Amino acid sequence: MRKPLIAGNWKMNMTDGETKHFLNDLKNLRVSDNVEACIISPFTSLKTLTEELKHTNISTGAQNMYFEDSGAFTGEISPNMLKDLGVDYVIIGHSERRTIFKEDDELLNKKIISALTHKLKPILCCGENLEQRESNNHEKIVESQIRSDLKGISEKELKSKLVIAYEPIWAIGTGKTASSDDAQSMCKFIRNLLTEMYSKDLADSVRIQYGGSVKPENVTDIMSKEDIDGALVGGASLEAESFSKLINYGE
Ligand code: G2H
Repeated sequence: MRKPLIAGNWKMNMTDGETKHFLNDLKNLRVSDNVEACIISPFTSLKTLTEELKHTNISTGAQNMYFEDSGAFTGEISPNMLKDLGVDYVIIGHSERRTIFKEDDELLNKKIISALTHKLKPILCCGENLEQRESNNHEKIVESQIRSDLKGISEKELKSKLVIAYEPIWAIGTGKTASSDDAQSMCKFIRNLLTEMYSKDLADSVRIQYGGSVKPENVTDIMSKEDIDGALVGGASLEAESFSKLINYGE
């Protein structure tokens, strides 16, 4: 069985001081054991998070990384720097990285290979924009992203590590959520694609999250779908109380 992964993607929010406040508030709130909770913060909060959450069941993640181990790459963070802090996950290919920072599939493929080599679990984001959805090209776009981003990577390397997050760009931070049926349909499409690319065994084990305006009010509906194994949540993960409601959904 796939344990759901509910991850808060803080994006470029939360100072280190605000992170400490968040953790303090979270201490008084319940964290369900039925779900894996994860906080994905800016690099500047990762040391605080990994130290404070070390003896809890809450995982941590980074929002990006470069694929090289070290060197003259001003402004970048390497996988071993993340590993050294004890970070568990790293988001690769969030649509904001693809669109604003022009990261392409060739680069994302290198980042996934590097994350796996360093035993970081990649959360690979994929998803179509509004025009691609309206022209009925959404499945083609997502298939092309996943095939390119996982190029040359074996089933053995991905097993128990890869997480995929389906995030339709038109639903990100807009308040518009894909209907839970549309989200389910794409997550099922992705699982079938993984069966075709690898095996049913791998496809059945990979957790596929939905992301895009998930909040406490809609998380239970989204999580009730067969092929949706979690959520990647931006805005609604910034307050401990709201984050706690998300990770205790259905209770
Ligand atoms: C989608 C999501 C988090 P939000 O980017 O990855 O953000 O929940 O604010 O739409």
